[in-house]
Amino acid sequence: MKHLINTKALAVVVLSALGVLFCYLFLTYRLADDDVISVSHEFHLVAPDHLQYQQPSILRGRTDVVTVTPWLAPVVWEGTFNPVLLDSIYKEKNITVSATVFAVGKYIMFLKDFLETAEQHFFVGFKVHIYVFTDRPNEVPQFKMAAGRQLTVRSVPSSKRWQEISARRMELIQTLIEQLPHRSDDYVFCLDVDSKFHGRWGTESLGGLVAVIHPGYYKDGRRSFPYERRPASRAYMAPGWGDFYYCGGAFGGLLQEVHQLAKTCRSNFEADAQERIEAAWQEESHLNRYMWINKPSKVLSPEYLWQDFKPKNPEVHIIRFSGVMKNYAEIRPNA
Ligand code: UD2
Repeated sequence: MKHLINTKALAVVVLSALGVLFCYLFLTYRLADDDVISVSHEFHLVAPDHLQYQQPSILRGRTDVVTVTPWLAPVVWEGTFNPVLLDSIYKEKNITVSATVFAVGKYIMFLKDFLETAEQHFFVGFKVHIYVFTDRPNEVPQFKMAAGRQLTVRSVPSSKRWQEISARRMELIQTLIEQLPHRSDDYVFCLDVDSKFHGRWGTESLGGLVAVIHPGYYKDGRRSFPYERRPASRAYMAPGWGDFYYCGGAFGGLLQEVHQLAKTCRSNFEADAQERIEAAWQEESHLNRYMWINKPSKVLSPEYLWQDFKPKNPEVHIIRFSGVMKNYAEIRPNA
């Protein structure tokens, strides 16, 4: 009996040693080949051989703004990235970038400019799929898109309350992502239609979970952010909480990350509604609560969502995307 146990123990030791040896040989074989066994595509950045670009400095860079969050996510400002390098890296990955945009009721009037300027500035040279959600599919402007870019129109019901239109976007984004083919390195951005692109919005904005700093509050203290302040709401933020105030008008990331965000915000919004609570800024409040707990892995500066009525501040070197001026009383079903 004792002899049997010793033989068994010996077999376990020998098999374990063989296992370790096999792993070691396999790893060294693959790594010697300049390869990596298995990494998430999002973090595996392969630059093409012999690419020429300006030498990056480790001593000089933007000093007038913060370019990294306390949880070490990059904050993207003009001057912090090399577009040639980034585009070359992401070309290798053959990514598709989707965008969702809602044009319900009179907001259809903003769609033409949105789409035309997206064609000029949003992920130019990449595969782009724009999903337009509207109750007026016949009024979607027709125009020729560049090769690799396409547009899909989805019909949605109209509503008598703008708050509902804005908030229901999370549900529709969740459902859309569930219907898309799930490739691990595809991205989606969810954007407000009453906006135009004015400058490059490209690969520098890609990340797992991407939030945009709201242009209206980036100089303010967290106590004055317009978070939902009623503890009864699932979007509640206490006075000492909050990193930044993020926009509801632009956010994105990898499909699976945005799906999780949309699903959570939708279910919290609906649970609130059951108790007759509507957060101060609808889905924007729920998004801010979500990002407080689930920190974005990339933060886009207010260059990525400015407002036309605001003069450009000195730290904003380029406006890439900006909300147009609008007359709420004229365009909302309930102003
Ligand atoms: C802010 C946010 C917006 C949303 C809202 C709170 C920014 C720049 N904007 O904008 O994203 O979080 O607060 O709910 O951060 N829409 C229609 N038809 C309508 C009403 C709205 O299609 O009748 C869609 C449209 O895509 C629009 C979006 O919902 O861009 C947001 O509505 P908004 O622009 O009227 O909201 P606003 O300006 O208060």
